[in-house]
Amino acid sequence: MTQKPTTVLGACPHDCPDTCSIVATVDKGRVISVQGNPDHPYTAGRLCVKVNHYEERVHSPDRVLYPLRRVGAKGEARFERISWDEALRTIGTRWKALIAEHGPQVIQPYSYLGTQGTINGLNVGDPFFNKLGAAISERTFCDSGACTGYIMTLGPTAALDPESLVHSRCILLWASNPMSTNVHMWPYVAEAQKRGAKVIVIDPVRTRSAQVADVHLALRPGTDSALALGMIHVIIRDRLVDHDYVEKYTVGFDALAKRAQEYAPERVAEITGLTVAQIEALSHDYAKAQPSAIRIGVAIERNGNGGQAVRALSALPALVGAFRKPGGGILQLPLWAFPIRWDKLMRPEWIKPGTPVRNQWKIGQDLLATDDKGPIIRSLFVYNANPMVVAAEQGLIRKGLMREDLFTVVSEHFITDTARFADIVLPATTQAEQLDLMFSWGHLYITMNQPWIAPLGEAVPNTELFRRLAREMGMDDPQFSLTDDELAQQSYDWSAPALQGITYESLKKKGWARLNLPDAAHYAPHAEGGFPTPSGKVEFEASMAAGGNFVLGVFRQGSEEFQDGSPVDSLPSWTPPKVDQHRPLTLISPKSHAFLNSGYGNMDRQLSHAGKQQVSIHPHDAARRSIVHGQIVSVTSSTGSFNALADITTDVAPGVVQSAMGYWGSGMADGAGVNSANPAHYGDLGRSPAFSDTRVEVTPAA
Ligand SMILES: Nc1nc2c(c(=O)[nH]1)N[C@H]1C(S)=C(S)[C@@H](COP(=O)(O)OP(=O)(O)OC[C@H]3O[C@@H](n4cnc5c(=O)[nH]c(N)nc54)[C@H](O)[C@@H]3O)O[C@H]1N2
Ligand SMILES: Nc1nc2c(c(=O)[nH]1)N[C@H]1C(S)=C(S)[C@@H](COP(=O)(O)OP(=O)(O)OC[C@H]3O[C@@H](n4cnc5c(=O)[nH]c(N)nc54)[C@H](O)[C@@H]3O)O[C@H]1N2
Ligand SMILES: [Mo]
Repeated sequence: MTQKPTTVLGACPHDCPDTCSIVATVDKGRVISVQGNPDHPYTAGRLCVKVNHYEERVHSPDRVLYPLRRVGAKGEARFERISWDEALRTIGTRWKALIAEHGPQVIQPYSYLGTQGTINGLNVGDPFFNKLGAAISERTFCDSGACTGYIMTLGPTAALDPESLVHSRCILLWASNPMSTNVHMWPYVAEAQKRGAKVIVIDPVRTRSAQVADVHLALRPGTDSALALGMIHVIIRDRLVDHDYVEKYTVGFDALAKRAQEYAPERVAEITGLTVAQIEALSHDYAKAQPSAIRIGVAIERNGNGGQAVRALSALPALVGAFRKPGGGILQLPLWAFPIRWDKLMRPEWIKPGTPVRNQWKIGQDLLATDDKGPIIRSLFVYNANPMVVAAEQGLIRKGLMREDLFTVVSEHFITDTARFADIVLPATTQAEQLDLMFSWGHLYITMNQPWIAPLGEAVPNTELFRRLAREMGMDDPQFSLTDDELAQQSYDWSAPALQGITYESLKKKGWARLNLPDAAHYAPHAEGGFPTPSGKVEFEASMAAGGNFVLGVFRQGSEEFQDGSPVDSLPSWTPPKVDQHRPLTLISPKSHAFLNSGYGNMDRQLSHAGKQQVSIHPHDAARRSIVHGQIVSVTSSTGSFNALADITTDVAPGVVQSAMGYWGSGMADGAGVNSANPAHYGDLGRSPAFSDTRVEVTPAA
């Protein structure tokens, strides 16, 4: 009997705001092709350059399909196949010995969002490592600083539905490049533009999005809070404030107005590199064209003023009354609309008091750190992450991973730059081979992914990986016997209003559902205030600042926010950045169009799209350094350097150089990527990574 190809409803696993609904075609246990689900309003039948050929990732000859043990030197990537039993026994034996001698806190888990699935993603290892008593990995790679600023001002709210952008009259895309990083939002922006809305991109780089916008404002990196305060200044000065909205639904207007007086357009022009006319026009366009919308990218937070920039940007829609209508307001992280049971996912009650917390951004320093008993980390367990490429101070990470005494385990699809250093590599399934339920941080749909095919080789989902490790370590809590269906079901509060009318079973049938919220034409949750802040109002002057800087529980694995105690200005502000006399250029390292962070950085199709690692530099800056187009240059900071091909272009502002993140160092002549040059500095709020604050010099390579 011959079977015909069948289709399965899936969901894209990636750490991306779009979370697409996928129709996968499967034949004889193989994925033949994938397609965007035409029935899903947001996906609308299209995927992207990363995922259009997901079958190539699933069935890549380079997939890790069996447990492996290192036989070469660290970093050499020479491995031999072993059984799961042997892999688990090796890990169990090493860990039990380490725990007996040094305690469990010398074991460092390290993970991020290789898959964003609710059960296989950010928190999948937390119950296991909390029960074990291992050190905590603080995960502030992405949006932690922006979330802190946003929540201080507006509270955890999905204030704007991206689908309602079609009703906007003016859209500011601020440190956001949706044509590359949020492609399924673009049709809504384009439709608004067709209906006469003005689209304004605020970005030091003339990105794909900037090229199709009506206005591009190329400000200096890290000056966003000054620009936003300048807008507030002009809006107040020119009587464009919606005083009725401000009186009813905000607190701290007088204090904000006083602060904004310090940001006259003339001063802001000097800070940002824009002209007074540009700043005034931006303010007038934004305030007068109601409803107006702001879409902030995650990149807004990547500097010493990023969190405060988000505070100022979150204040703007209240000031001009933009929240009154669908299509007005600010779009940050609509994840807040999903009733996720983080407590069930993390089991934070198992964290023992005094457990050390190590920020993933500083892993290089921590791998080399010692106390009076020796190295503070003796075993590193990496899953859903590729720190060698994505974390700062790559040189230190390499040095740390080379440590002969460090016992490193990596669960992966591929032998990544990180996995090259592993003692044991464990095979992980792709989304095609696992069950998961997907939230979204870019829209208001929940999506179900049912396995499309059986696991390949001996690959296992992360859920199963931790069930096996728990058994090996002798844990018998019922948590570690939950099936994937049970885990998925218990990770949401199905009685919450947002899930009314949606059941687990209905998701299995249809594949997706819009949360039970007003439709896009009627979505204006703050038309009459109702902000989830301590005062219930927009806090121009933030009461939460009194507790000092904080990291939200989602990023730090605990149910409560974590106050780090350092003081925070209760009003939005701008502080001059540190300059480096010897390194006058600012390096920014945004996302690559064809990669997903470092994902697909090893795949031919995406590599041929992305080309070689380049560094974009303005013609004036290049001429001063006798750099010619296409030559190999070194980009050097106080932390390290990497080589790239010079791309001389007016697409970057003078003083700014740009080089995309995501390239694998193992593919480069000098083995180094852009994160070699990025120091592990934090931004001002939420311990965000400050990788738009890196000062560099560029020279022809030796
Ligand atoms: N193709 C693709 N899509 C992705 C990803 C990917 O790797 N590739 N990654 C996903 C993830 S994890 C995330 S977090 C999102 C990120 O989504 P975005 O935040 O949109 O992505 P970035 O490319 O990091 O930054 C956006 C823009 O901010 C600009 N920028 C940098 N510094 C500053 C600054 O100080 N001020 C201003 N105004 N602009 C600045 C950059 O030039 C860049 O064009 O994308 C997601 N989508
Ligand atoms: N310079 C610079 N650095 C950055 C950024 C930047 O813009 N510039 N962006 C930052 C941001 S916003 C983010 S979100 C982080 C991203 O940091 P990471 O989440 O570490 O990024 P990825 O490169 O996607 O690495 C995820 C790895 O998980 C693997 N993986 C995928 N699915 C699974 C699975 O189901 N199981 C297991 N075990 N593994 C799986 C993938 O193969 C991949 O190697 O990078 C940060 N670093
Ligand atoms: Mo991210």
